[in-house]
Amino acid sequence: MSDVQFFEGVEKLLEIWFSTNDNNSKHADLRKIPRSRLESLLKIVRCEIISFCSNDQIDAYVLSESSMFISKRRFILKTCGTTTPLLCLQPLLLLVEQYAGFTDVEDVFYSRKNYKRPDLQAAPHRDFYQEVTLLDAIFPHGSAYCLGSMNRDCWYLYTLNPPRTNALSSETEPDPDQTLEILMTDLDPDVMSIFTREECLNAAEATKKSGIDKIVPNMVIDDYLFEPCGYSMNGVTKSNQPDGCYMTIHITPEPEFSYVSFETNITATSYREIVNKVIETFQPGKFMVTVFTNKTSAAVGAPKEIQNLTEIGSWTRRDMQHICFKNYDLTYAFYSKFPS
Ligand code: PUT
Repeated sequence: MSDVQFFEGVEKLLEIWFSTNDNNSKHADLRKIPRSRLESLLKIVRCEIISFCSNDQIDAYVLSESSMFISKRRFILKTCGTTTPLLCLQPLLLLVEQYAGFTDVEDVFYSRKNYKRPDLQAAPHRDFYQEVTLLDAIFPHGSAYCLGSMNRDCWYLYTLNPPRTNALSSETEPDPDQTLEILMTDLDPDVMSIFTREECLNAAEATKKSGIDKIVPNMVIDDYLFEPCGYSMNGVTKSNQPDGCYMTIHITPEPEFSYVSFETNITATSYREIVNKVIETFQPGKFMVTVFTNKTSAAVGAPKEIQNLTEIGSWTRRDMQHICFKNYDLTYAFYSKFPS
């Protein structure tokens, strides 16, 4: 039996959009929540802030277990290991009301890949039904989905999908939004060894040596190399650029349970090149891609684009599903080098 201490790289990902009931959110801003209150919130989740960077539109935190991004009305918390992000939901909603000036939750996305060791998780994260029960107790109109193969690799999603209103009613156009996520397992051990203190002295060296700095150009990178291994980075677009976009990568390099996640909301009409760069950089045995786009996004064609990709280099698609929500289109696809 291996004596390497297991670590669950798979993250729980929570994204919440807020609004005000009078549609006047000029002064409301999630970044008004004081740092000390965020730190207390993260204690409930069982993680802490280890680094920070920002641009005009986003505050980006590297956490001891992954990342947190806070912009005017969007809150993103991505945490791995045995963290408990859903336990901070009620306290977060109180902080938002108290400090940020928002009155309503406009949209919620909670998602994760299936864990490698669900038995090691703490409540309510041991299984998806427990997570859904907690979310349903807070949000009306929540819907839960499992995409992919339920007895193999799959991806769980909980989101608000309120009933469609009369098409003739005057709904305002949503802010453009898109998210690309790539979750990779069974990675090339030679690539993974870059993310150890044995091979690299610091995070900047690992970022450069692996080619992470080339995946999305023009990002300010805040990276962290853990002891004895493991890597996290947040990237935000430079402040002189028009859109406040982010990217984030988290790496669990141990060969017994290697895992890498990549996520970005960058504006692009095609994600083909980024997907190629990511999988060429990390060389996963298997990976899943998810793409969300809303109707005002420049990437509105990206879900369709993924649907047409049956082969990407040496990876073959094994699974693909598409869902049309009220406000977003979503495509999920799963690829592997070898049939499992
Ligand atoms: N992780 C969910 C992303 C939804 C659209 N921004």
